[in-house]
Amino acid sequence: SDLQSDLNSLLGHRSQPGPLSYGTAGFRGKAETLHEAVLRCGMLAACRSHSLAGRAVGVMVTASHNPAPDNGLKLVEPDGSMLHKDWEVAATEFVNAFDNPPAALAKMVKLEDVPRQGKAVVLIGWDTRKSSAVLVDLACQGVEVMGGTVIKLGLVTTPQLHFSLRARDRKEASALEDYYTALRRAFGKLVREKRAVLPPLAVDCANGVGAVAIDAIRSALPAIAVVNRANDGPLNKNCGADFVQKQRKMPEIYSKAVPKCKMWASLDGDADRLVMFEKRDGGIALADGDRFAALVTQFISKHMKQGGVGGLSLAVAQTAYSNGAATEFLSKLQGVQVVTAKTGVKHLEKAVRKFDIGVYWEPNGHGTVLFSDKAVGELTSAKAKLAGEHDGSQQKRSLSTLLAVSALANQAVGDGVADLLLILAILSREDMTTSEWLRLYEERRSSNVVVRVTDKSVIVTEDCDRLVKEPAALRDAIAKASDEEGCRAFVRPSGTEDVVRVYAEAPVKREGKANEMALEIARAVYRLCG
Ligand code: NG1
Ligand code: ZN
Repeated sequence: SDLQSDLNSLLGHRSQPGPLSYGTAGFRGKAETLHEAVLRCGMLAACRSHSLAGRAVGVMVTASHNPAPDNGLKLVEPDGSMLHKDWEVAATEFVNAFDNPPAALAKMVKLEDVPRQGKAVVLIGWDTRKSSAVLVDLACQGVEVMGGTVIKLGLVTTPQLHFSLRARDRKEASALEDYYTALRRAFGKLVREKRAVLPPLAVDCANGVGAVAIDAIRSALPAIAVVNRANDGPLNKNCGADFVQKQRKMPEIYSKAVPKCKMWASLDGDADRLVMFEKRDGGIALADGDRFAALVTQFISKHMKQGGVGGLSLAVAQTAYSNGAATEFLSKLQGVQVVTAKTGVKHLEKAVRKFDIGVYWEPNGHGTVLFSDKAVGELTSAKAKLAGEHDGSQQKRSLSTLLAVSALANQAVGDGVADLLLILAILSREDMTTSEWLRLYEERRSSNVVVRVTDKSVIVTEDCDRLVKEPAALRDAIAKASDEEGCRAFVRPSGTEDVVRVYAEAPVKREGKANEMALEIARAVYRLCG
């Protein structure tokens, strides 16, 4: 058939050094190794859309916080959530089928059903990487050979792509201008008269696309300086959320830039992560995702009570990387259920979707607050019942506040730009300084180490990554190294890099213990799996 011959001429002509895995957040690697995979993902995106009767599927070309020469691709469901598990498996199989790719494709989709129906729609976005142009072209070729229509969103943050898909799927406005309008409006509602309280802020955009988004909303913000704009320097290098959070260091530009800004925020390369910080003697005081979750959950739980909607369920999801002190803080909040999920936003999202209102954050700064349709419905009708009351009534104000949070927080995925506005608004409403926020709990000492091994996949974890299942000897070594009151440690293979990650945590008073544990365990990883 026509399709069959198009497939034969298109597939299998670009080299791919080895098998790729979908990992924590899509396929990633050195950009030039991804050509074939990206082409195939374009095909798959069209098939996925076709299987959903033409609802638009998303393709985001980005490698997030990874270095500039890397790139990656992830597929997004029409409702803005992460790709369905079955399709993740199928995508992995197709992308790694070297022998007879058309046959591999035919195995998962009935080719005679798909061709040229013109029904599939794929939205494509990309970040500032130089390699994006070539990859986007290939993805488009993939979509088109399957008869799909491409809509190019262009240079966008990852959360903007998720937002646009969800809005389109719900037949709400979906243009980027609508995204900005929604953010500005919700922020205005949330801060109300209090905007003057906010101190000057510097936003480090990791030399990436986040600067474009920050510029578009900055009229809503108090004085801010925007640094490390797109292509000011190499993407994510010595700057950005991942650098600041993992290294606990100020971005390099700090010393050169705007000394009057005490408060800083760092986005990552595709602006779905955010951390904030202040300089301290000898280092930084970091507000990471755990601190965001603490502040936001406390704020929401207070307003649920005051708004008389305590009947709605509220949960917060964390990963094994979350600091034990944050978990303890959250567990003491009234009416809040704390749950743990496997590393990766897709798992966190799934864990909180079961609740009416769900907060999730990874310590690295990726998170949001999700409101179910039921929650928004109840908040709206509770507010309508108070229509006769004065706008200043506490209950009514709390209901408006919660609705503003639901409009500000990205309802599809963690969004660094929306999160910045959310945090600033809450600090301002609570009359809280960053220093006070950082004192909500005292973080336990922690240490992150990475180890390179020949085959990281020999390590299998369980219990949301908190335990190593195999190899048993490694599991025992970890247990032995962390066998002390208040200490814990775990090991897992990274899903985005070719490394094994070691995490260790110890009480504040046990100075040096976390590092010791991490090193001892890293040696064990090397010895047992190297
Ligand atoms: P890996 O490389 O699988 O640890 C990292 C982050 C995840 C998640 C993904 C996606 C850490 C320790 N891990 O995954 O939480 O954000 O990247 O970008 O921060
Ligand atoms: Zn990112």
